[in-house]
Amino acid sequence: MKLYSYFRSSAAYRARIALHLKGLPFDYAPVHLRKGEQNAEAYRALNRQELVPTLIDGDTAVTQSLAIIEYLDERYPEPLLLPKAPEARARVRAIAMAIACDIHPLDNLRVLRYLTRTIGASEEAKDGWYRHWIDLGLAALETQLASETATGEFCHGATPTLADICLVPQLANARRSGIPLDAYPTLTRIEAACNALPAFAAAAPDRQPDAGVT
Ligand SMILES: N[C@@H](CCC(=O)N[C@@H](CS)C(=O)NCC(=O)O)C(=O)O
Repeated sequence: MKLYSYFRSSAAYRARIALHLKGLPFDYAPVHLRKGEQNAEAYRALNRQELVPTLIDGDTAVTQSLAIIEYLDERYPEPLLLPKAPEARARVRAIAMAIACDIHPLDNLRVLRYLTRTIGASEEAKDGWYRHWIDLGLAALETQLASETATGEFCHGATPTLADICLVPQLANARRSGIPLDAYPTLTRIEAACNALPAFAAAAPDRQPDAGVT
């Protein structure tokens, strides 16, 4: 398998965690987002949205990190990243989507660039926008996870799931931007449990071949 990735991309980070949790070897194909390599024709032919990640498995190209992870779960079920019971599955998906659909897209590189370059927002206003949507989303998740009995060592029970795979990269992204996370003790407790696992550690941005490439 081959994964088109960028070390700082939280969507690619999700796919990397899933591959490592399943013990699937893969080639790492870097796409330098700040240099605009996602917009080059060769990459566009693979991913019409011009976003990372893209997974290549044999003749199949899969885009969208959540679709990639569900594809991996169906094709390589050990260990399962989505629980089997419909209620548990729905809860895990809901946590994952609260991050991947409601927080992350508002803070994507192209959105932040549109704010400053097209709308003319100042750096300060852009940073405020970023922080606003992160805090709004994380505060709701903190309340939810702290109050629900299905929360365990991880977002759902005693093993990592798709929910944790989305949580850890989003918190890393917030940390990199200097957002204080003290108000989210449940989320950071789960993050620490995840990062203690070799698969999460191996997927971390600073462990990738393109880490720090300028
Ligand atoms: N919903 C997509 C989001 C992918 C995405 O937004 N990727 C970002 C990096 S985290 C990207 O490629 N950004 C390039 C850009 O904004 O130009 C997924 O989950 O795969």
